[in-house]
Amino acid sequence: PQTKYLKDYLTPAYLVDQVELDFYLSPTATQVASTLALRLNPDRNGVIEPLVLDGEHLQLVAVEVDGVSLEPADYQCDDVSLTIPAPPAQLTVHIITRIDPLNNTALEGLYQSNGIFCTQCEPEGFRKITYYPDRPDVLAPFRVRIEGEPADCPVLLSNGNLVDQGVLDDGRHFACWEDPFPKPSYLFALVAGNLVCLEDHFITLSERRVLLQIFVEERNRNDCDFAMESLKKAMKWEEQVYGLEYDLDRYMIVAVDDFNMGAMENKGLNVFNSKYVLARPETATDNDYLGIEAVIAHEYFHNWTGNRVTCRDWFQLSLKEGLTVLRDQQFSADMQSAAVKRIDDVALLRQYQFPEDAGPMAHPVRPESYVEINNFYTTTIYNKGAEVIRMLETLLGRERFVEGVRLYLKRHDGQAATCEDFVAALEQAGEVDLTRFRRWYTQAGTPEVQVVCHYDCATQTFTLDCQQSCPATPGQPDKEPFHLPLVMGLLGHDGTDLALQLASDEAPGGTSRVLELTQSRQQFSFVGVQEQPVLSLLRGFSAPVRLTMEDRPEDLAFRMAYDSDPFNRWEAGQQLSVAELLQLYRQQLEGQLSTGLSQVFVDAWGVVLTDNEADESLLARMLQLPSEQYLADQLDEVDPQRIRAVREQALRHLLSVHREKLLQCYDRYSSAGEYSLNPVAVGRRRLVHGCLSLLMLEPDELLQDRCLRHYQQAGNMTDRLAAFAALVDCRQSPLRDQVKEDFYRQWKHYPLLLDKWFSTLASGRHENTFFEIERLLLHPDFTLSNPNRARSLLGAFAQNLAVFHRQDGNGYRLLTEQIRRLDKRNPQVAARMATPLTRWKRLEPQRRALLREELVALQQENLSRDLYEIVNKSLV
Ligand code: DPP
Ligand code: ZN
Repeated sequence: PQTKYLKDYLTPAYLVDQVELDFYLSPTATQVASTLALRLNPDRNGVIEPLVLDGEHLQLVAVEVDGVSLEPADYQCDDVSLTIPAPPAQLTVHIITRIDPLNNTALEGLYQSNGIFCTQCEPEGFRKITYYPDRPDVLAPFRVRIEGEPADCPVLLSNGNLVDQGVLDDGRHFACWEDPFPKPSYLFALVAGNLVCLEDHFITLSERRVLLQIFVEERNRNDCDFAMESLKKAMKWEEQVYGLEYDLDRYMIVAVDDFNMGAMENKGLNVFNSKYVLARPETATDNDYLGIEAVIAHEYFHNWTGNRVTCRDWFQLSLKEGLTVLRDQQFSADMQSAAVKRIDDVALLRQYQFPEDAGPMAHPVRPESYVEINNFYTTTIYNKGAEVIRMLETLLGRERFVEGVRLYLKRHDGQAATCEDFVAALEQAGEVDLTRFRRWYTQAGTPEVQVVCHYDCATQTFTLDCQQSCPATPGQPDKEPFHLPLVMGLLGHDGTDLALQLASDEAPGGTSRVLELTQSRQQFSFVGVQEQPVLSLLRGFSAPVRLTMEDRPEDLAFRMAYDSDPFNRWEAGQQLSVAELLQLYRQQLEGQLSTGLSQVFVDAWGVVLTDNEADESLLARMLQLPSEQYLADQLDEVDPQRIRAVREQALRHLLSVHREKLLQCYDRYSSAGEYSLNPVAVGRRRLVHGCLSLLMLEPDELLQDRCLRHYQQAGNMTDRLAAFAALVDCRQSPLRDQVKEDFYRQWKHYPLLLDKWFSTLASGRHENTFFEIERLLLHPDFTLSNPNRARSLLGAFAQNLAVFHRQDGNGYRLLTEQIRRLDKRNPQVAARMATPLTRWKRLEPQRRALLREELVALQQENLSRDLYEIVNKSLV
């Protein structure tokens, strides 16, 4: 496989003025007739080049140029392209291909899911439908005609406006769609099948009426209300915050069960993984609801940031994804508890992106090269990309930031743009110098910031001495300093924020500041500081860095109780817990007597548990110890089983001290009632479930009974699943088998809940979990053909660190074996599943050797390009 480089970018040799597609649907032999009006790119100054069209897994039936059919000698056709060596400067090409949607197991291009024809073209799936210049900088208006059997496909959909439909003499029927907005091929969509339609409408700011339609299978008819409400909220929010309106008369969403990604923003016709559409209280958890709200919004926001302005090439992927993730985060923050939303986003970043940035697949937000672009739909492109744009918002302020985004959209409307175009627009609107800031797009790795503070009582001066550095990443041994916004405040002894005055200020102003770190070392001095303050730095996690400060445990406990920035309240607690847990880990490792948790920490934790004032969601988050993944990320030689042991030891210690308070908290909030997704209700459930799972670490019979009742009498899936998970973790309990069977019987016909059944069992902590997973692989409902199902079992297994990283290496063997099988069917998902294998260098020596052996064995085999890239890069 070949590596593609950003530096090799060339403009397309031919432009497309019009696309006409004619689909004759059949499960195993769909015929696609394509008519392309092409012309030589004017930037070639009339010098003719060969016309190269991308195409894979296609059966070529016929090619015509300007009405004359070509003989095989007139063109070249190989596995990846069709080339016409010396075409006229302006031409019409007519191509007929045949494809096999039913046996398309990779789920790229046109395929069938439960008998429904659907497409996934981003990034390079369109070339599996017909020969085409399949690159995002070729934009064209599309006309699509779909013909099919009315019995199998009563619904025929494509992008844009429905312009014609009818029944043919032979009983088949057809529909014609026209999308007036020129678009790249990756935004093309076709859906055909037996679907019901739920309708609503939205009146835009300029009073246009937009028809909103959600298409699902009949059995899911009653599960779409929340998705529809979310869509309307997103439309309204984008008008209010960004002043952007929807541009077509119709917005369609289709839910299918088999989908590689979460959802896809095709112009006017989104295709969704049903996981991000279907919800009612009995079947969806709070987190499912929040996921739906966010993904519906995300895909909708792509209409501007992605579709109206798209990417020049796939190296610019973060241009649309980072920006759209940031916008969906802003939206969710406005809909729910903003503080907890930020905490959850940061926790996600640290759990997945930081390890990626520290591993063999580390790449900048704008990568310089790739082998398989599917492998670059990463947490770095998405989540770090969003953090980078969030920093721009912090530097510019919300108002100028929005102005900058609007300027970018106006300037590049209808075009394919670059990350540089975006930064240039923000630079102009914000009247700031972003020269150094641009390094965020070119340098990989998580910067490390070290801060030492000094308070001088005599001069009443408080000084921060800040240093930054960034570890080497593949291909980038040395790094230049980043431009980092550090939001900060100072707390007085009573916990209130002090007014801030930098030495260069004329007077004190405000209690929160943005310090801009642009060099490897910089000092900031505050004057008029009348007492020794406690520094609250990196408020709201204002930059995606690893921060080290010599905080005393008492200061952390103080900030945990008083910091006015809720993110930093949580963060102080996290830092305190990380320090405690790592100390226990080292004691165990060195065979020392364990000191247990410190009193400062145990008390601070208890204070949070009895806090009656703060947002319950925030409290629930504060009571959670850092995840095993996050702890692992702090160590150079990880023993995952030791991490689990230490974390459980800590939980048991907290339980033994605070059991009564936990029971009280559980009682106080575990009242049933109408299900509601308002932040208070969500927060209370989170708190209750946190208490329950901790109490169930050492349950007496009374508690087991309560947990069982919690499970049985739950009025919603959030409550039911929390109790289910707690019971599944109950050692030796007959209850365990009882609820396992009960959950299965009740939900075996509902795929999304069967997924939860698999993943909850695979996340179990008891010692037999590994054997349970082996049995589940043979379960009649387990299949690798459905990505959600594969992820529910294999993904949960690999996240279950202590089980996956068994000392005998059987966990590694099991996962690689499944990945091998998956790679034959669906390379994209197989490569995604292989991510945990790439982290071998961070393990302790014995496991490191075992995991490496599995990778070396895989490397020898005949792998897809997707998996090849992951395996090879991880072994370098
Ligand atoms: N559908 C994926 C997303 O929205 C890729 N564009 O992020
Ligand atoms: Zn996206």
